[in-house]
Amino acid sequence: MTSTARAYPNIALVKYWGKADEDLILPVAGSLSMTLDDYPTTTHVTLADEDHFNLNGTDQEGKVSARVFAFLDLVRDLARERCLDTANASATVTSVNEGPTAAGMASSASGFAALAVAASKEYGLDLDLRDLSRLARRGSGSASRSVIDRFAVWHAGTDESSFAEQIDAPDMAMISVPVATGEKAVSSRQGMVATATTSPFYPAWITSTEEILLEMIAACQAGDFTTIGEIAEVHATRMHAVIGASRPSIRYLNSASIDVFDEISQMRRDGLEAYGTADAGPNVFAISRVEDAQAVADRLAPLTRDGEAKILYPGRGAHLLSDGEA
Ligand code: 2P0
Repeated sequence: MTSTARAYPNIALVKYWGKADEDLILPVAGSLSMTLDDYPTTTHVTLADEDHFNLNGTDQEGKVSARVFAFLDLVRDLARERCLDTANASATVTSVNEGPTAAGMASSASGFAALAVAASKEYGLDLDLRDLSRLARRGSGSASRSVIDRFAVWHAGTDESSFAEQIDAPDMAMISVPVATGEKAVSSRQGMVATATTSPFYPAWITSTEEILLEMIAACQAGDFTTIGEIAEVHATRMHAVIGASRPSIRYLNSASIDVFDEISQMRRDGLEAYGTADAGPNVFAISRVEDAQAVADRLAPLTRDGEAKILYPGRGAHLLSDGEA
């Protein structure tokens, strides 16, 4: 038997940056994101004689596979708690990321969300959405949100209470504006620790994130696109500010990213409403109303690396695929 699952990346409107617990991957504050409808990761898990991980057709070793095998250990622990005879089984994991890794998509979010769904099925666990999100969180914090359809709030809390759940929000478009390729200088994981331990603005980042999350939840529930966009942009800017104040300084945005933010501001002055956000890398995403998406993409395409600004919409959370669907 093989279990197959698919999951998509998500882009946060209220960002996750900093952990209260490194091992359990508990965030210092909650976050809120939109799950995308493209750039899937599709993952097959089959019980086998030894653990094995293949990504995009290449057998993985070292740190990359160790992180996947450590995740399988968590799944086996859950199987053991339930006295399942799969608890001692190894597994072959085969994963394909369809997204251009260079587009700055969080492949760890879609990757661990798909793995949580496929592995829990293959090991015979019958997890509800909450426990799937908690499990995905242990692979990568942002993966907890990719389990959820459309828009997700990931709660800070304890191992029990830190999971993502769906929140109502108006339809909107997320326009990908890729400006750079290449590995990022500092991983999110390392950057979060550096920020927490050396940035003097970190305490204010935590309290202001808690406040802005409440504002964002209210704006989503009210269907207030303008407030959603304004606070998403300001929160992303604050994240890059708190990161930049680390010692030594860390900077994920480059001059091409700043040009995109400038163009987004100019669009607003021209009466085309869009807002910008960026994660731990130089690529920018623009948020717009669905009816403005094509106009925004057309304005931003010339600023991209390859001339294409792709329009994405709210997508499905991680889900199993039946035979033949993959
Ligand atoms: C986010 N990022 O909310 C933020 C914004 C990057 C910038 O979640 O250490 O890969 O595996 O929990 O989930 C990236 O963090 O980090 C991230 P780990 P993860 O989308």
